[in-house]
Amino acid sequence: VNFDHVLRLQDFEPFARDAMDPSAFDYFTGGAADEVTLRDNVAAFARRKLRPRVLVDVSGIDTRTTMLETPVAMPVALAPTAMDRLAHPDGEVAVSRAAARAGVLMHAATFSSCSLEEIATAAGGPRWFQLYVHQDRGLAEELVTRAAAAGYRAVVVTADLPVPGYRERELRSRFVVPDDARPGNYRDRAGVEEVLGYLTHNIDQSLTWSDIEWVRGLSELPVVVKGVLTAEDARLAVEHGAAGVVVSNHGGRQLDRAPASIDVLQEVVDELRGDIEVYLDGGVRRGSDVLIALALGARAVLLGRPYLWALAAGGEEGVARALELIRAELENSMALLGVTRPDQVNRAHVM
Ligand code: FNR
Ligand code: LAC
Repeated sequence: VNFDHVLRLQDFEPFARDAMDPSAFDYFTGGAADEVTLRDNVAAFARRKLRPRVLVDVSGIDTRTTMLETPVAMPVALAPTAMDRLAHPDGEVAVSRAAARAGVLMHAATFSSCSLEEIATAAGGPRWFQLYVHQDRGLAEELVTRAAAAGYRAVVVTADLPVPGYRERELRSRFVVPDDARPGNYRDRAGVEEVLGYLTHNIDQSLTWSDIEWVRGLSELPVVVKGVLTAEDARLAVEHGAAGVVVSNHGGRQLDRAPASIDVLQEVVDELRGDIEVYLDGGVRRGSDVLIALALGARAVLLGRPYLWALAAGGEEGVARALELIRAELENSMALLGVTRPDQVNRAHVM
């Protein structure tokens, strides 16, 4: 694929549409119900404005930062996404290689189509493991133990999916998981047959904050809670020993009418006052979006759909190209905002 005309992350989407099975594309792209939250994630970034400072020496831009002490090349990471082989036969292995080349942190998901060990072996870049807790708690124990052994540096508990959201696009196009995209982490397990059915029926709906302490006890790894949208829950995350939170509405795929992530970031950051690290995902498409999130107090942001589109469009090279684009945009926007390092971006940079 020739990416000469791909100048921004969103340019990958039509390539993905052409490359993918239509129902799998609907699964990727769709949100819950009326998709109000899905649209608002992007629209809310566009409503915010940056306050550039001029005549600042920006001759030496350095985008490097850390995420829970893990050094990364920029404050942009790849979010956990299920079943990446729906996009490309190389799936998460391609994502892992592209992320490592860019020095960017990636997540292996519980429902990844490659196993967490395959993802770890593919490349030695920084990586965290995303955990769904099933009714069979032994499964979570096993996954966390395997993730720690395979060099993952944090466990990210996704808290906003006690049940899947009501995703009409997927229902309308009768999406079923094809054999080659099935989760790779359970190959040895009998009974994990129909993936979405498994997801619907076996996620532990009784999971509560006290279980975060249980997850912490499964390994030495720090635990991050993904899917926090309120100050109240941010405080509970601290009280239960989380090392970080991801402000996220799951890319508008769970509760429709939940607020855009960027609209509640400030509330969460103000509550936490630096107690633990805050990340954000949902609707990040531009370098300037990254800066708005940093200005409102995020340590880093995660990309979801944009890298899936790039993966569908061109495998590892597609994702590598996507990361080059967002990096170039970020550097350009930093120079124009008048900052040289991520930690220089503060509230005064956003209106
Ligand atoms: C996701 N997301 C997700 N999150 C998670 O914690 N575990 C998962 O298995 C998945 N799976 C998944 C599949 C697909 C196809 C998408 C699009 C998303 C949510 C993801 O981590 C992230 O929160 C959003 O994708 C961020 O929003 P944007 O960047 O897609 O707007
Ligand atoms: C999704 C689940 C798997 O959003 O996280 O599709």
